[in-house]
Amino acid sequence: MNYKKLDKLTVLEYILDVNSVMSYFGEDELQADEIGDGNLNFVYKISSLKDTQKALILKQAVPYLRCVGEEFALSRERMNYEIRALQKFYSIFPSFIPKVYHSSESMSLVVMEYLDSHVIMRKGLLDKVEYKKFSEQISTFMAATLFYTSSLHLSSSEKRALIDRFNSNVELCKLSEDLVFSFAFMEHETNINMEDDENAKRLFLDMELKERILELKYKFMTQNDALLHGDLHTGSIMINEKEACVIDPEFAFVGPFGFDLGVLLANFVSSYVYHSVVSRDDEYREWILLSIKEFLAKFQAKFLDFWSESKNSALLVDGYMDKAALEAYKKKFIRDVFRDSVGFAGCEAARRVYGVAGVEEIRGISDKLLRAEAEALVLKIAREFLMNYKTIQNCDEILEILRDAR
Ligand code: ADP
Ligand code: SR1
Ligand code: MG
Ligand code: MG
Ligand code: MG
Repeated sequence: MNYKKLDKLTVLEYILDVNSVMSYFGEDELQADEIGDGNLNFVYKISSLKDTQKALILKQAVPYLRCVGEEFALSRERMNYEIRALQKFYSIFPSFIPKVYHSSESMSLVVMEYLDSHVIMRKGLLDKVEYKKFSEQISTFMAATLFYTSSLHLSSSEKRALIDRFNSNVELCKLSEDLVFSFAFMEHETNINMEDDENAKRLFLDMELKERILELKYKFMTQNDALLHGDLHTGSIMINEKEACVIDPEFAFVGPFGFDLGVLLANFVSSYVYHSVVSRDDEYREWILLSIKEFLAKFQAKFLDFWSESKNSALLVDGYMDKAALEAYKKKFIRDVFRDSVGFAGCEAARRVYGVAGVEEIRGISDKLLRAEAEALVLKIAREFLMNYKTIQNCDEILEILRDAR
């Protein structure tokens, strides 16, 4: 089928020919609404008029960036990687991924389960919801998907095949290279709110900091550790008190272990800052700190558990090392992943301040003075992360940085 951008009427015509979708809805009369709120794509909710419980999501990529418009061309190939990543992650941990009913690379679209009882986590965090199971859930998902797509588990040829399947996602990798590591740290036309801003001037002249960011950008560009989601901020998690689901993996590629962990940590930092400056809710801030500590600590423990259980390793050939040396190696390995994640968190948190893609809990603060206070706090924390990431020892040091920053 030739590509055509759908709208809320043609979406319904399209699905008439898709058996898996039609057998889900039966004979019901259907309605489609565009509900997308992301930066890149169009998302339709297709629902039954007869049974309001019955609904599916159709997400379609367009050959441009939705939030800017047709003048910012971006190939719709990104949907191929989203489909592949949904399938791969589903094969490792189905309960964290919406079920896919249909996908079409030629139409750049996917039809998936509608998560009706979940909310976007960023919004839940703004509303001060305590997701008590989250650290357990996300640490399991991340430890499993990162471990089982790495060379600690895959054979050499399987790993290279995985890289071939994902690392041609060049446009979205380049977008992150530009937006996460470069433009937000210099004078650039895409930046926002930086005119006459003393913090922006200081940031753009901070060569010591920029050297650290460059080190991390280099890792992002060259280190093929495991299959990443690639954009795992709190807007890519849909959640309720019982379940967490990961959506929107169009930035997926085989990259450094610490990147997704860092992105998630940074977005928790933005929520922490919001509740420090705007809601000033100490109890909720403490819950955020506890969640950060738990998800990072549990991730490390679970990743090491998967490693101990795993029989095969392309990296470690049987009989190569004695037990004590192997344990020491693993300990250092996971500590280095943790350190990189703190570095990546510094980049991700800081880029949301002046970069084009802001986050609601900071850029959405309507009071200008409060917003400036929140931005300064994010930058201070990000700088501490970046200047200390190579020597940081444990999660408590992250909490100390956050507590001391106020
Ligand atoms: P983009 O790539 O444009 O960021 P997303 O995949 O993040 O698109 O989807 C945009 C929005 O659509 C999400 O923030 C969420 O509100 C909604 N959405 C996406 N997938 C689902 C789903 N499976 N169930 C319910 N809502 C969804
Ligand atoms: C210009 S928008 C690009 C950003 O949105 C995505 O969700 C990624 O975070 C990306 O950096
Ligand atoms: Mg999104
Ligand atoms: Mg489910
Ligand atoms: Mg997206």
